[in-house]
Amino acid sequence: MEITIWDEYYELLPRKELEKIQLNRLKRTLIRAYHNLPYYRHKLEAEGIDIHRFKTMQDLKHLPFTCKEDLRRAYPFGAIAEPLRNIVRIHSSSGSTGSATVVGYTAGDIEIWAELMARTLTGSGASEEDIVQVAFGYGLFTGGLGAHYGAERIGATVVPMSTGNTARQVQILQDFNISVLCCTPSYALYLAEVAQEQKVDWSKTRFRIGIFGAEPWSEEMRADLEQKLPIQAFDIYGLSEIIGPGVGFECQARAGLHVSEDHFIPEIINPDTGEVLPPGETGELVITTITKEGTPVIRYRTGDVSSLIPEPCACGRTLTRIKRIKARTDDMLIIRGVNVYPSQIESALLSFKELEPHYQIVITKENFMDRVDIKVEVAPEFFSDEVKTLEKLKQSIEEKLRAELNIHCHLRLMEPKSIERTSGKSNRVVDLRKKEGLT
Ligand code: DLL
Repeated sequence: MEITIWDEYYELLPRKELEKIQLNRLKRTLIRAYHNLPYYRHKLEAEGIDIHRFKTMQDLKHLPFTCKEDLRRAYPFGAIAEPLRNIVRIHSSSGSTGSATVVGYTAGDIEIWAELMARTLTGSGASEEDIVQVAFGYGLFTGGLGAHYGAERIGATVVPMSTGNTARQVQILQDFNISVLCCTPSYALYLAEVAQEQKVDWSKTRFRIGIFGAEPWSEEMRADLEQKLPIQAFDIYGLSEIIGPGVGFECQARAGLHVSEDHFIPEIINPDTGEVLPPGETGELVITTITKEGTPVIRYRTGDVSSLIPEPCACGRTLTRIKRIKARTDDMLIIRGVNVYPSQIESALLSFKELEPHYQIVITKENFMDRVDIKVEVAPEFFSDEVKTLEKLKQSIEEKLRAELNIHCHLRLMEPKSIERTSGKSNRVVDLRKKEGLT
């Protein structure tokens, strides 16, 4: 395993020194938040917390959380802690689950973001020798510009494609000798499919690294992508409210995502009680920014389910790791009383070599009972006109789903390429019970 590190000082800092830096930065952030963010000051005052008495990292757990709703209520600029003349960029998350949150960046924030994305890209082995195709969306979404600035920072050559026009993306990938691709994992799948149709000969390309994130994806999906494309695939994590991509990244060990703790403090909490959980336990990821100037957030509840990995990483970085995010606290489906995460369904489906990772899950009510319908595509080489063959396959998948999830799912095997492709984040779960007000 070849190990490449962008910032050898901070990424390898002994924990004691790191903790000193964190405490100083955190205290400064708290004072700024108290003076410049009325919504957070009100929270502190309501709970009778005097931030001037904040002494050790242990005190963090007594501070109130920031929720998405707080940022939404502050729309448009109420979560910005600087005069607007100091803000050089605005990003916004439309949010798959509600109205927008707005995040402001100072020039200093943009500088730090570029450094964090430089760590991310270097962690995967990318360098100034690489040509990077950025196929995350450019715009209010943070993916495109985040990856762009990081790739420029490491001295790579950037090709700012944004999303869409997939045939052209595949052409550019070959013509421009692209070696690194940044996009959502579902878009990478789509690209792989179009490349296959065009009979791309990968041995004639320099393509070697995929940097994927912005949505949950499984180990099975990673294996599938690495089989279809000539790459090693890396998971990157982030969210606009914190900075965008660059919050967590996989190194070459690919055993969890490093969090740049000199900028962000991660905690894992029990989402029901708010209690902080010890390393290793699974719960909701909470992040405090300690260097952000534009939109600092304290104990932000990400809604993402993860755990802290306490063991040191084989790469030598001292930065802690989080487990890859498989789910959000709010995407757990309760089906006839059974808790099911969409990622469990994906893992079960992708354990069948006959299936493609293109699927859709639809939940409805039938005679007051929950009903799950799953449409999934069959790989072209296994799609047959023989009803008997497909029926047998369908039965064994349904059995597997029942064994793993404890519920019956109605499966429909679909023709290859019949489910709509996306170029950004995919939307694989449609819960019609909510729409109908039936839950
Ligand atoms: O998705 C930022 C980003 C861009 C991350 C490009 C990685 C790459 P938002 O649009 O605000 O920001 O969405 C953030 O997406 O809370 C997670 O639920 C989900 N998410 C992001 N990365 C991952 C990942 C960007 N690697 C929300 N695995 C987060 C699972 C992810 N979920």
